[in-house]
Amino acid sequence: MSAPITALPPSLESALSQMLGPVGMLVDASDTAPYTRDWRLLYEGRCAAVLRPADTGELARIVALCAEHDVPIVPQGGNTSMVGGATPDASGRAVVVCTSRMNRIREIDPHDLTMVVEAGVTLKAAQDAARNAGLMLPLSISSEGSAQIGGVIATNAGGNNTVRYGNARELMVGLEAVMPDGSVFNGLRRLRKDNTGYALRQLLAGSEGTLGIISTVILQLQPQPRSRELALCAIADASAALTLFGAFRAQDPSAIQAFEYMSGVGMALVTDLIDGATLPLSEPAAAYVLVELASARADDSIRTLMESVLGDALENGLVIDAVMAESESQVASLWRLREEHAEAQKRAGANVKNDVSVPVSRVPALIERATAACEALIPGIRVAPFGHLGDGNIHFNLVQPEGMDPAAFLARDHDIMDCVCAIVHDLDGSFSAEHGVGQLKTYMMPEWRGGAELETMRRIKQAIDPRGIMNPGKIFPAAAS
Ligand code: FAD
Ligand code: 2HG
Ligand code: ZN
Repeated sequence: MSAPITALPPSLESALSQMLGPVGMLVDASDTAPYTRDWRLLYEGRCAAVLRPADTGELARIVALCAEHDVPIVPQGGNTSMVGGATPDASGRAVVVCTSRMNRIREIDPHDLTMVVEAGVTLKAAQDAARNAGLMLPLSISSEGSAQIGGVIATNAGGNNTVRYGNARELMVGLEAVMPDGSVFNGLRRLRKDNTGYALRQLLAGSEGTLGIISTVILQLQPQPRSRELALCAIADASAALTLFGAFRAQDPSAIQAFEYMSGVGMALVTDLIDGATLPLSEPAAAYVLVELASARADDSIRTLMESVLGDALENGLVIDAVMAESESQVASLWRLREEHAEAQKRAGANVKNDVSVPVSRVPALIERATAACEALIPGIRVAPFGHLGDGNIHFNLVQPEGMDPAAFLARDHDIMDCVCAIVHDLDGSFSAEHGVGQLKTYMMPEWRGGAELETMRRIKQAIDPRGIMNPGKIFPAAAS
């Protein structure tokens, strides 16, 4: 057993430990360590304790007590943030409040097509529960086995189905949260129409834990698709991908469930570094598209649509080669080639990520221009862009040149991010599409969101969290944290 790194004020520590007991409160450094570093291993902080409330009541009391003692709070779900959003700073003053014990699925309503879930339910568990009820939660991200609903809403996560169903925010119809003074905002109303003042629940979605802690959410479900087709296509470049997207959209935009782009470089990392991942095409290509179509109808219209668009595209050379999944296991292995991109890049060495978005029409320009700029900046850099082309969100990721010292590569992270983001800016895009600002990108906020936008955000933060205890150092550049 190792000693706690820092101590909480004694009266706070005793009130918390009486309420939470040993299961709900971790103080030994060996127990708290997994909560104080991020998935990418870019950030390592410290905390005074990890608090794991069992329900909204305990969560509210924790926040009220911390507010009384001015102790900063870092909310945490599955700790899969890509931008260091859930990692405490090095001071050791903060507590991490992890929602993993608040993991009940309270209700699924087949008439309203809604589910009521607590913040600590993993996205995968929520998807499974919806499926078992004959419904679908149309939010899919590669981290869904660990990411929790509270984190998903707090980051307004996107993922593979945004092209059809929108981001997490659009799937959230009701929300309950503990505000920074410990009061509970109960917005658990499953109403399609409710114009009663400001949309507070929408303000909390995407606020990255800086305005309160989301405790329970009502999610919008959809009928389970009865027909679904998935194809992997080899293509020449992102321009071909965009043309293919247009061809599907022209036939039936509402059938496109996912439209994902992958570079040849990224795919090669997956097949080289992930056990059992193989390319089911005769030759590797410069780029790939994974397209999924789905319908609530049980007929063969989706199959016909896929075959007809791909048939034309193969005939006119837009698609070089293609394979359609013929079984559930083939569906899983094709999706795996896409979903293992993040893990493969992690294994390939140091990498710098740019979770950026541009208007869909400009994705080819982004990829072409940013590839040239990065290759000129660091010779030998491996440019591995991939992502959600159907909604204009590309993960313009760069992997260190082979043999380069990882630390030397990471020391250039701002140079690389600025190089890519200058092009994104020029194309009227955003420096953070779906992962959030976290602590990684706070430095970009004044330039990108300066003036009235950032000032209004600062006033909102000040009004809701006047003590500045909620997730300090995230989103806002230092002066406002
Ligand atoms: P955490 O990482 O624990 O926290 C994220 C942020 O939310 C932090 O700022 C934290 O303080 C805050 N937070 C957490 N819980 C709460 C709460 N209850 N109330 C208030 N604030 C809270 N993201 C996508 O959008 N699309 C993807 O396709 C995608 N794929 C990924 C693949 C991999 C392999 C990994 C590692 C990450 C991926 N992500 C993706 C990023 C990440 O999974 C998402 O941001 C996810 O929504 C975070 O959920 P979490 O529970 O892990 O949150
Ligand atoms: C994905 O789409 C995630 O797989 C992760 O958003 C992106 O690794 C990344 O940069
Ligand atoms: Zn993504």
